[in-house]
Amino acid sequence: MKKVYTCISTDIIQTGHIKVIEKAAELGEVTVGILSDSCVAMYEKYPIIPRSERMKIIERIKGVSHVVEQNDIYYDENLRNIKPDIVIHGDNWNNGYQKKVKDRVAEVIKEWNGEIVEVPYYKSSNMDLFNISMKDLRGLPEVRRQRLRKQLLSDEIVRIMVAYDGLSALIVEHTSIIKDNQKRKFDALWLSSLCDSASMGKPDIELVDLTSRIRIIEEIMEVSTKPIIFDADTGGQIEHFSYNIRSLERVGVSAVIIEDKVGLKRNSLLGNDVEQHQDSIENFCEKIRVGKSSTVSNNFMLIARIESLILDKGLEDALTRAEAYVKAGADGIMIHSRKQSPDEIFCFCDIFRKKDQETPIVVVPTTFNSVYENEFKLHGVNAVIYANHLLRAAFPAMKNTAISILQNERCMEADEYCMSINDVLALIPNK
Ligand code: SPV
Ligand code: MG
Repeated sequence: MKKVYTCISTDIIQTGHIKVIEKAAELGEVTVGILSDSCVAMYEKYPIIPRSERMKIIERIKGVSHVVEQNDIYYDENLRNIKPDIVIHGDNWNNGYQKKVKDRVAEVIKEWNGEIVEVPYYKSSNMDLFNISMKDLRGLPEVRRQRLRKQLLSDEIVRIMVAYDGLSALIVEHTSIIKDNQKRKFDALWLSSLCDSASMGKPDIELVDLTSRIRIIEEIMEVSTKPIIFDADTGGQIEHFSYNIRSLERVGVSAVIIEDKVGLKRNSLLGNDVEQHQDSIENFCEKIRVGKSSTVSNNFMLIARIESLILDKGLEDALTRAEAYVKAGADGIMIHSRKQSPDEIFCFCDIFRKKDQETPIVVVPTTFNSVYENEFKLHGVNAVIYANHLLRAAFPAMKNTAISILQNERCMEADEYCMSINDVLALIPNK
């Protein structure tokens, strides 16, 4: 009997998959490779059903003899282990990133004269409706939270981009590229206090109140499915924080980051050029404990942000605080710096990681912007936040447009700074 291999790369099993399996079973003994959760998240959509359960479901489909794990979108490893006579797939893999997958399969199975069989892609009229409901499901607060927690505890860098309104959130939600045969996209959204304030023309001093910021969260929740990390500044007074963190959990935030400063908060990138003060370790630990005991979801994360390097208090102080904050219950540590060189951040991470291999580390490389994500990973960093780039990018284009219209006394010349109306309309989904 011939050996037939196929791979299922989504958690949503539909008629098209059954048709491929039926055809495969006519041709021989069927092995199905089940793609890992992280691969599905990267290439398709975040899987609601984890691989362990997907394996059990697919194992029970008539015609399937074996299920095996597949850990990469390229089939090489499993193909060389199994040496199937036939690899079967829907003919939709002749397009997009899947074309490269097909070409690699063809190359590998040539080694033992294997062949490819394609089944016409099955498109059901219900699929669009179905995809809309899946989007709603992925956008549920608890699904976002679970996703972030899982990603922060994985080996992969979590790539986080700022969003300060519905439109910027749509850009983060839908922008992806293929580079080195790998799909790249953003994993989560950063609700920056700087950008929420700046987009309202206000300074970053905890002036924009929580009610206004919750309105932004709701706008973003509506058009996105990715986890939301909320910059809660100092968290305010402890007595207020316990209420505020509950409100943030209720509106769908996945994680909150609070910084260990007191009094009038100023933006960290101003450092000691302005007057700002760090909280005591005891007080901030108490805030962490109160925050943790106020939330309900086990997946909701409270991340403690250390400002010692920003305020020139030194590495020792930063490390002492990190240890204390983790003991107080922080689910992660954000270490910040305003230096151009990443050395102090790397030093902090290296020493912290010697004692603590678990707690996620978050960095915001606005000033130490020469560092590649992979370098951060080598120092034990889990998440990188691009904290303000979309706002900073939009501003010059808006300013040039305004100047151009004043200069030309008409708007034709300004078109070069503008997205076409059609592109704007295409960006905004009907549902
Ligand atoms: C923000 O984006 O609001 C931040 C990061 O807190 S930073 O501006 O670098 O302080
Ligand atoms: Mg901030």
